[in-house]
Amino acid sequence: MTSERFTSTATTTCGYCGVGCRLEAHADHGRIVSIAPALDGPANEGHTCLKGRFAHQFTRSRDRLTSPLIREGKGLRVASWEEAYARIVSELTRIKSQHGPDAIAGLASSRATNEDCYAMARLMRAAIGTNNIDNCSRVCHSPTSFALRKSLGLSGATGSFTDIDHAEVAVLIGVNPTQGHPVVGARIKQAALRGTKLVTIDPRRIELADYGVLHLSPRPGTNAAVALGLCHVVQRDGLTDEQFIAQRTSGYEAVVELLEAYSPHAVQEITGIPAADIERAAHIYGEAASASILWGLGVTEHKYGSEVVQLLCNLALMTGKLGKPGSAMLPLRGQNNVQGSSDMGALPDTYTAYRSVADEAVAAQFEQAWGVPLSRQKGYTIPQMFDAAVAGKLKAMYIFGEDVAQSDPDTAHVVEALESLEFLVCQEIFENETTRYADVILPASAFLEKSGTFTNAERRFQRVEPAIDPPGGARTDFEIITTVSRMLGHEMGWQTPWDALDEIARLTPQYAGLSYERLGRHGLQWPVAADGTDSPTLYETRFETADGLGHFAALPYKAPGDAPDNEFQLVMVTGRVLQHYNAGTMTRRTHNLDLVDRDWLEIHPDDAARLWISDGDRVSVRSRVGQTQLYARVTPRIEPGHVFTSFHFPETRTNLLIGQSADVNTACPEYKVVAVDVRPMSEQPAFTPQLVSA
Ligand SMILES: Nc1nc2c(c(=O)[nH]1)N[C@H]1C(S)=C(S)[C@@H](COP(=O)(O)OP(=O)(O)OC[C@H]3O[C@@H](n4cnc5c(=O)[nH]c(N)nc54)[C@H](O)[C@@H]3O)O[C@H]1N2
Ligand SMILES: Nc1nc2c(c(=O)[nH]1)N[C@H]1C(S)=C(S)[C@@H](COP(=O)(O)OP(=O)(O)OC[C@H]3O[C@@H](n4cnc5c(=O)[nH]c(N)nc54)[C@H](O)[C@@H]3O)O[C@H]1N2
Ligand code: SF4
Ligand SMILES: [Mo]
Repeated sequence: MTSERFTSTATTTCGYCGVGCRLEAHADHGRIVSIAPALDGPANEGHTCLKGRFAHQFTRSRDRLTSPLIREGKGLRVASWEEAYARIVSELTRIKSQHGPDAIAGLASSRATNEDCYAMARLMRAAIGTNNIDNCSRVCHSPTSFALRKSLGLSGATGSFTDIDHAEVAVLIGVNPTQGHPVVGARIKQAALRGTKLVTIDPRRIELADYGVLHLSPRPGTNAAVALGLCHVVQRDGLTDEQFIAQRTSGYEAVVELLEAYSPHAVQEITGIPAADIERAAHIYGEAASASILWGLGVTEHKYGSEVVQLLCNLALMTGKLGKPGSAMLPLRGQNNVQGSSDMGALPDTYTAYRSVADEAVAAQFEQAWGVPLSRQKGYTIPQMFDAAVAGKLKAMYIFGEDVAQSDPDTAHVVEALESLEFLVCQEIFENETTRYADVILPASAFLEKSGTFTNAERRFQRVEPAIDPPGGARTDFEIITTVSRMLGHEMGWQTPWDALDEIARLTPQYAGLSYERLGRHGLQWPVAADGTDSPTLYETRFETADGLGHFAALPYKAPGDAPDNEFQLVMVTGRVLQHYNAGTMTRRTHNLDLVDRDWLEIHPDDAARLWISDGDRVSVRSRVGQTQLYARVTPRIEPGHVFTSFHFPETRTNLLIGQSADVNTACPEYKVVAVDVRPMSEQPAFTPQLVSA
């Protein structure tokens, strides 16, 4: 791909979503001039989407942070690195000595590398002395991680994207790949055109429904009933794999008993899906020789999200559709490295590879490697951090690459928490809603400016290589974190991220065979044995639970945390659009802004007519906890009674509308079911969305 027009080409991995496209970034005189897909990228096979292809546009935005900023009075001023580091060390040391190490908490960025996240977790555990470390998996797929570990053993997809190509049937539940994982979305379209039968399950008629054989439209928050209904029909009609159930699973009898209550008619009552469609979907899945289940936030970001993932595992277990080509469970993990940040132990209760902080042998191993005593107490999850800050127990936070004031639920509570802190450090590439509350802002490097590894949604570690240097006085995240640690008295002893990768491999049996050389151009899927053999497919012969069996879970349907009533008549679902990415700091600084310049409220024509709302009107949206304004987009792709919006623009502050309801096992917010009142605001003057921090 290199051409004489460019002075250099770096082959790297996209830093937006969990697909993990391999990219060729062409630079000339210190600027990236174009990005092309790597033809041999295992996840993208020569494709990219518009976010990866135009990522270079944000790298040279005038808004990039290029020097440290320090709070002085109400404002921030430019400072030297020495001054910024000195302020961080003196404040963290003071707070630790006055209130103890647990008064300090950190967040690792799932946008950053494994090595950055591992260093961040080590900074909190070894340099500060607390397990108060978490990452955005909390608000995303933590329910997936919890459920997969319970049902099957390991926290990761059971197969690879290639299983999509081999599947006779693919069931997509609560996931919208043509927007969220476009290169996988394209792969699914191609598979469908070749004959793979798609069943889509989503309250909205997502684009892939047009390529499928059946679309089911459940009421938001009723996935458990859908899954139980599918299992009911599969069991009733003998579509089970009795040998698999007998040899490789436990707990089936209790499930059979539970399923009695979930006849297609009972499920129709709860979900609104016609009974005949439940029957059809169960037969399409159950009769296929190979079938995969893909899911996303429409499953996890609910009050019982983790239980629904367990119920989906039941469906795969009772039909033996696991551990063989085309039969995989594929959670489409969100951020480029959210699989990795969690694998690296940037979680309040686990070291690398999900080994408990309370496990004596594991903790002792890290104590020996790091030369310091380590806490056996679980740390705070993100929502617990905010509660503790408001309660005056948490005094300082070090937030690395996460815009919690825009993306976490219940914005008013998050802001109160940030304002309650005595000291806040943000390590960022742009100012955002969260940095408004910072005492020190450290200018860091974007993915095109650093080295290390990301782990994609199919558990694949892939290399990240710099195409350019960080701008101005910005430094790499790795250099910043290791320096702060050294200045706090804990020397990590690494020269480069590759030294950190060696340590990760040495201290984690599941990653034993990882090394820079072995990763090569195509990466390795964990577990990676000491000899470098990797694992595209899990559970071919046994599950990784303590007894080696797949565990059924007998869990009934329970109603979601919020429901419409006379005052709040519509159910709002939130999610994403293709052109923008999460808090939008990066995509709003590319020409993607010309394509989509605001968050829209999608509303069905019947509701719009009833409420006197026309396409393009500005509307007020009020929930039980907050209120905001949006522009209406009238579309039949959404069911009557539901509305949908995204959260990419700080002007909208979508998360003012989200309350505290969360997954019962993991505290993942219930972003997907919010009762709202929508009204026209045509008498108000129009407002133009702008970058708040521009
Ligand atoms: N363009 C773009 N791509 C992204 C991102 C982005 O912001 N922009 N973010 C990345 C991140 S962090 C993540 S986690 C992934 C997320 O990717 P997805 O998981 O695909 O995310 P969402 O669009 O939030 O939700 C998926 C679907 O769930 C549906 N849904 C909501 N409630 C229910 C329900 O009760 N039942 C069912 N069956 N479906 C329901 C919604 O209608 C929506 O279509 O995308 C990643 N990729
Ligand atoms: N209403 C609603 N809210 C949601 C969701 C939803 O579906 N609905 N989805 C939730 C989900 S799934 C997620 S994952 C969260 C995501 O929420 P966030 O993690 O807050 O979202 P990002 O935009 O990915 O933000 C990461 C921050 O990291 C910065 N950054 C990017 N790369 C780097 C880097 O290499 N180094 C450093 N130091 N900084 C960097 C960016 O500028 C940005 O400010 O949002 C959640 N919020
Ligand atoms: S599909 Fe995801 S990984 Fe691939 S280019 Fe787009 S954002 Fe990047
Ligand atoms: Mo996410």
